[in-house]
Order: sequence, then C-alpha cells, then structure tokens
Amino acid sequence: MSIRRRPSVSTSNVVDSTVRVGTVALANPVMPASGTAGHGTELHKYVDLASLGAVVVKSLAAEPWAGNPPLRVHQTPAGMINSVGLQGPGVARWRADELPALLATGARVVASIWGRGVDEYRRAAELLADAPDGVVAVEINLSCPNLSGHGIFAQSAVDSAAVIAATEVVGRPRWAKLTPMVTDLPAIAAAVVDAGADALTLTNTVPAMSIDPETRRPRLGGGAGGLSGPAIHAVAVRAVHDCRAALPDVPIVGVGGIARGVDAVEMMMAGAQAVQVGTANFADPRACARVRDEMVEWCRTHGVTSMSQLTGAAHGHE
Ligand code: RRO
Repeated sequence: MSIRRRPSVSTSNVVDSTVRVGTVALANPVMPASGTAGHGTELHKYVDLASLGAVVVKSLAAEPWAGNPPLRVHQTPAGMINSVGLQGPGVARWRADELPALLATGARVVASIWGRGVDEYRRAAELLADAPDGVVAVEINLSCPNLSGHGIFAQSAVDSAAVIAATEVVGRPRWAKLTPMVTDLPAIAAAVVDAGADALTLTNTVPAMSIDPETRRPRLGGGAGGLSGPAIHAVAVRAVHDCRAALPDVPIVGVGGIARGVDAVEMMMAGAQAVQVGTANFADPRACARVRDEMVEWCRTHGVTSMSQLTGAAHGHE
C-alpha cells in the first residue's frame, strides 16, 4: 500500500526580513547611508523609499551650512573619496522643506545631526525633539572627517560621551556613528553607550587624500577627504565584529562597502542588526533595493528563514 503524503510546504521559501535595531522595528535591514541619498526624496524615482528599512538623510546642523568647495568627490580604484563638508539646510528648513515629502512616501526616516561643539549638537537635537513620529531614530554623526579646523569627535571617548549626553533631549533612539580611525574602537563604543546611545553605526569613512600629480594639488576642494566603498568594507566588518564581541547586547548598524546582498549578509554575520548602503548608490541609485532583494535570495538559497538569524553568526568561529 502506498502512503499518500501531503505536498510539503517549504517554509524555507519564505524569508522573514524584519529586524530590530533596539526598539526600532524595520521591515528589512537595508537603508541608504547618510550623505548618499540627499536630504529628502532624491532616490524615490529609482527606489520606493517605503520599501527600505529606513532612509537616513544627510547630516544636518542646527543652522544652514554651505559645505566645501568643489571638487567634492573623486573615484578611486576601489571606491570613492569625498569632501562634501556637511552641506545642509539646517534642521528647521529641512523639517519645513524636505521632511514632509519624505514622510509622504511612507518611508521611516532616520535624521542625522552634527555640530562643531557640544552646544551645537544639543541645539540640533532640540530642534528635532518635536519632529513627527516617522522620524524613528536620530543618528548622531560623531565622525565626519571633513570639517576643517575640527578634529573627529569620535576619536575622543570623553568628547563623544559629552555629545551623546547633550542630545538626550531629542527624545527618540540615538545611533552613534563612529570612525574606525582609533586604536580602541570598543572603548569609544562603550563610552557612547554609557552616555545614552541606543545603537552604534559602524563606521564612517576613513580619512584619506588624493593628489593630482599634474597640478601637484589635492584633487578635492576641501583638500583631504573620506574614503568609502569596497576599499573599506573589511575595515567596517572588523569594526562591527569587535564591537559586537565587546558589547554583545548593543545593536549595531553596519556600513562600509556594501554593494551586494552577500556583503550585507557578511556585515550582519559580523554582528550588525541592520546595514547601510552608501557609495554603491552613486553607481546605481537602485542599489539599496537590489541589495535587499539579493539578501532575500541569499537567505532563500541558504535555508535562512529569518534575516535576524544572521546577526552575529560569525562569532564563536574566529
Ligand atoms: O559631508 C561630508 O563631507 C561627510 C560627512 Br558629514 C561624513 O560623515 N562622512 C564623510 O565622509 N563626508
């Protein structure tokens, strides 16, 4: 007698893409990195912004800021070097002119703020305190390499902690964006978490420079800049890995050279709950959606039913 089996329903065909960065629930782990998707709906004609985990806007100061002279970006053999210099309309103009249209797309928004000192960070945070609920988190950018005359906050645990303490007024989850250019990144990470940061964004660009031998001058108007793209992917993976190992309960958003789904999978295995796609958006404005779809496909073909299972999967195998 033959036994009739029910057709088996393979749950491995269904991938749960939802993730959490602390208290922030995201439909999937992929978002554009700050500075690579403008301040508003710039990418919406290429990608349904509501279909991404969130949209991180370019860093905003309390006041408008003109940024650096051109050239602002230069392609390198393995990525890009930029010196945009934090150009932005300031928080108040952004809220009036850009945020409504961005929220109208259905996107979850992560604002990003910067300042030249603790008081300027505090002021930017105050201006965001009564922002709409669609601003689900605020990234505190402690690590821009392109503010002439100012060091990188995130190279000092004390200065970084002071900024985090001063921005509590923003009243929503704060992600501290750090630089990999330190000798002990987990120590800086621990300091910002102790000061009140809810998550870490790892990492910003790597200070760099390109010189044109013909003119004997820096190629970028700002002089030096920040290196991003494939050249720094392994640097960012190491940063995420080491902070996850030192602070296993602290949520991490991994960023650096993610251009394919498998790059994002690697970053999550290093310890990230979510990822940001940056430089790849300049070559392909649909990169975020493609990375998201490639992640789903990777999970499907590897029998991973929930993307959140990827987080930290590399730990214990080093
Ligand atoms: O605007 C910039 O030049 C810039 C910023 Br705010 C940043 O955080 N990282 C970067 O590489 N460039």
